Amino acid sequence: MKKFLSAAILTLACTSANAGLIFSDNFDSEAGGAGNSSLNYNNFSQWSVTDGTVDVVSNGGWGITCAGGIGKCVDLDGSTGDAGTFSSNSITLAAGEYTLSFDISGNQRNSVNDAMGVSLGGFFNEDFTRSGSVGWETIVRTFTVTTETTNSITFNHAGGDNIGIMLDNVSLVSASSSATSVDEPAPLALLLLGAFGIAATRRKQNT
Ligand SMILES: [Ca+2]
Ligand SMILES: [Ca+2]
Ligand SMILES: [Ca+2]
Repeated sequence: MKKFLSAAILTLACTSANAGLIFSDNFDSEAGGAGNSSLNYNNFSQWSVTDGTVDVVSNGGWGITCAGGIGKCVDLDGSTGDAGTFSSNSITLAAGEYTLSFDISGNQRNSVNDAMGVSLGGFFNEDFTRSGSVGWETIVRTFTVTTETTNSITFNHAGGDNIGIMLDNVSLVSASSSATSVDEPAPLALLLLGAFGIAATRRKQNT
């Protein structure tokens, strides 16, 4: 029984070592707290605007609704006639599978199409086009990193009419921690530990 218990603990330890929320940001704490929007903002805690500009918009500002109808979100085309290249701080990723997710909506202000590229080094690269009236959706993509890399998640918006695709809730998760079969041993191990704990307590009480 001891051997079984050790195996359960080992499984538990391995699973939590792989646990993998690597990066996440909802932008809600940017631009000086609740209610504040900021044009051409570049004081993000986890991002840099490396070209052009972006705006931080507080939910309701300029008639824009952020994801979930709360907090803040980012207009990837700022207010200088030069849309932003918006890059996360560098992230080091070991070889493996990762899931990138982010919420985007159309610009919510005009019916013109907006376009952007989203990339992470050479491992993830996809173009998105949205007309202004398209509502919030969550984009989820899994990609494979073949060799260890230090890179940024980059949103590169095209054009520059100051009205761009809206971004919110970016997260990067290592696939081992996403809700896949990899995680299944953890609850099982917990269950086993619980059962053994009760059994041990009972034995103690009986002596
Ligand atoms: Ca937000
Ligand atoms: Ca703008
Ligand atoms: Ca535009």
